[in-house]
Amino acid sequence: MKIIKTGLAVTVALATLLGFDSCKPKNAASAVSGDAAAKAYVAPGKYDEFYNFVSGGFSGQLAVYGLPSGRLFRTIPIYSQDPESGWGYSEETKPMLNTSHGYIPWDDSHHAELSQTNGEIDGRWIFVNGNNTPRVARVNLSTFRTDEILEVPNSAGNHSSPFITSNTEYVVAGTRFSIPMDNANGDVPINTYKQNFKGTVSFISVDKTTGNMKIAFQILLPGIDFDLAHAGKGPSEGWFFFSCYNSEQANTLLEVNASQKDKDFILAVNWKKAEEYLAQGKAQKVTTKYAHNIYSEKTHSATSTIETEVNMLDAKSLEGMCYFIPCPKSPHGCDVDPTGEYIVGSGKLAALIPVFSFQKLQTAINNKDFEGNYGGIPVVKYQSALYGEVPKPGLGPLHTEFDGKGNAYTSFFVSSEIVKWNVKDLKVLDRAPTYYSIGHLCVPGGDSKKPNAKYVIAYNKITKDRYLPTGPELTQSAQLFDISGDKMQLILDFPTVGEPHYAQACPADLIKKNSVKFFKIEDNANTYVSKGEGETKVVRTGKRVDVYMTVIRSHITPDNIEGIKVDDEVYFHVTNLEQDWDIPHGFAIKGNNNGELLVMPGETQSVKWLPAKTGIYPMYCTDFCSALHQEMQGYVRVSAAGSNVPLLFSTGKNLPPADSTAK
Ligand SMILES: [Cu+2]
Repeated sequence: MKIIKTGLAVTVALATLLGFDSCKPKNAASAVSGDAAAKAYVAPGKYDEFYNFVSGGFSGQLAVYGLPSGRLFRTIPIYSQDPESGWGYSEETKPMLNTSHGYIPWDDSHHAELSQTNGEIDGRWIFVNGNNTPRVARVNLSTFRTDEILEVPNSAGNHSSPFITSNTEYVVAGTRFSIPMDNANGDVPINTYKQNFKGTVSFISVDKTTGNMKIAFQILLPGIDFDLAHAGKGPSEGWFFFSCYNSEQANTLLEVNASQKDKDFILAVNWKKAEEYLAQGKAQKVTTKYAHNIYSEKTHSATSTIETEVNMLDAKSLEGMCYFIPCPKSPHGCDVDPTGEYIVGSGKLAALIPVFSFQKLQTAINNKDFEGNYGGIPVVKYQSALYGEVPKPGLGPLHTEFDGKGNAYTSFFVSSEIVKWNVKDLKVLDRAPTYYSIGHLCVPGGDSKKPNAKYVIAYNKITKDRYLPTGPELTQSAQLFDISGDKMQLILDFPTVGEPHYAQACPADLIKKNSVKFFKIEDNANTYVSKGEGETKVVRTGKRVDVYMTVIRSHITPDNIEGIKVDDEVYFHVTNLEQDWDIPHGFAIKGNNNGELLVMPGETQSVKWLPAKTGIYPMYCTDFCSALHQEMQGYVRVSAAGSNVPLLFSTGKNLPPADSTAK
C-alpha cells in the first residue's frame, strides 16, 4: 500500500512538472524590442561574426549556421546517409558508417564539442556523439567533413559525450544505459539488472597533430545511467565530472522508479590518477569488438577497422580515482565555470541549482568526509562539497553556460526560460522566456575558459505557434539573445535541422582562414583516380566493370559506353578535374537504386550500379556547374548477359556513320 502511494505521489508531481501548457510563457508577440532586427541583420555579401554548429538530434547530422543572422550554410553528414553529398552512398564513404553491428544508415546525434587548446576553442575540429549505437565522430573544420568515427564498446546510448579536456587530450563517452559488458553473457533476465548490468565511462585520446582517436581506457562503474559531463579546468584540471541518474537501478518505468531517491550523483573522475593506474598496468585487457573508421584526404576514401580490445579500470578497486557527489532530483546538466572552481549540477525535477566547490570537494576527499559508498565508490557528503544553492531559480534546470564575467545562464525546460545568475553570490539577475521548452543553450565558448559574452542561444524543442505550420511536424527552433548588456534581449528566431540538441559557437575568424578551397589533383591517391582525360578507361574483370571517368565543365569522359551486360557489377569512379573553388560536379545514372555522387574539385568518388535490364541508360551531372551544364551528359548501352557486344568507350568519337542520315 505504501509503495503504491509513493508511486502515485511521484506521478502527480511529475505530471505537474512536465505539464507544458501550464508553463508556456505569455506575451510571445511583445517579446522582441525595437532594435532587435538591426542586431541580427547581416547585409547581403557580408559575413557573419560567428559559426554556430548545431547537432541535428535525430537527424544524426550537424548543421552549420552563421550568427547573428541565423543563416544555414551547410549540413555536415556524420551518422546518417546524406542525399545532398552522397555521404554513405559512395563506395569511398560507406566504411564511415560501418560498426560492429554492420552498416548503419541513420543514427541520432546529441552533442557537439569544439576542440580546445589551453582551455580555449582552437577551431581545428568538432566532435559529435552518436547516441544510439555509441560512437564519437571528429569533423575536420578545414573541410567541414567527418574525418573519423570511433565506436564505443561496453556502452549503450552514448549520451554523456563528447565532452573534452582543456587541451583536447581526451574526448569522453559515458554510457546512458548500463548493460551487461560485451564479454559477459548478455542473455540474462532484464530484472537481474542489479546483478548483471554495469556502466562505463570511456576516455578517448586525441592525437595532437592528426586528431586521430583511440580508446585510452574505460572505467567500470555501477549499473546506473550517465547523462552529461564536463572537464575540470584551472584548479580542477585533471578531473572530469559526469552527472548520473537512476541510482535506484530501476529497469522499468524509469520516470517513476528512477525518481524515488531525493538525490543521485555527480561522478568526479581524477583522470590523471587513472592515467597513473593505466601506466602501472592496473587495467584489465577486455575483449570486445568496435569499429574505427578513418577518412583520408589523400585517398579520398575511408577505411573501417574492427578493434578487439580495451583497457578497463575498475573504479571500486582503484582508490582515489572516482568519487560520487550527491546531486538532487535526477541530475542532467553538469557544467564547470570558466575559473574551474565551480561545478553546477542541474536536476531535471529540481527547483534549485546546487553549485559545488572544487576546493571543498578536495578538502572533503582529503578528510574522508564521506557519507558511505555506492557500488564501492566513496560518496562525499553533499554539504561538504556544496558551495551553495541558487534558490528558486525556476523549474527543471537543465544546462548552464557562462559568460566569463562571473555570470551563469541556465536553461529551464519546464518553465521555458533562461535564467541569468551570478556564480559568486548565487543571486538571480535576469530571466527571459523561450518559445518553447528549451533544452540546451550556448554562449560562444561558454564551456571554455574564455567565453565570448555577446550572445546566448536557446535551442527549443517545441515551436507550436511560432512559425507557419508545415503539417504535423513543425520545425524546432533556435533563439538568439543579445547578452552584451545587463538584461538578455531576444533578437532572432531561426528554424533548425532536426532537433537542435546541443550546439557550440566560435568566432568565424578561427575557422574561415583554414577553409580548404579544392583538393590538388596531383595529390589525389584514390585507387581509381583519373588525373586527366587521357587516363580514363573502362576495365572489365569477369562481371565487374570499373569505369574510370572524369568530369570537367562541360563534359563527361567517357560519355558513350557500350558492352555493359545485365548482371554486371559496375563502378563509376568519377574524378572531378576542376582546380577551382566552388565547382563540384554530380553524377547520376538512370535507374540506379544505390544513390548518386557529388564530387569536389580534385576528388574521386565512386558509385556502384547493378544494371538489371537491357537498354540505353542516360547519365549526367547533377550539380549545376556552367552555362552548358545541361549538355554534360552521356549514355550507357546495356546488353543481354550472354551478348558479345564489345566493350567500347569514348567521348566525341562515337559519331554516326557518314551515310546514316541518308534514309
Ligand atoms: Cu557539372
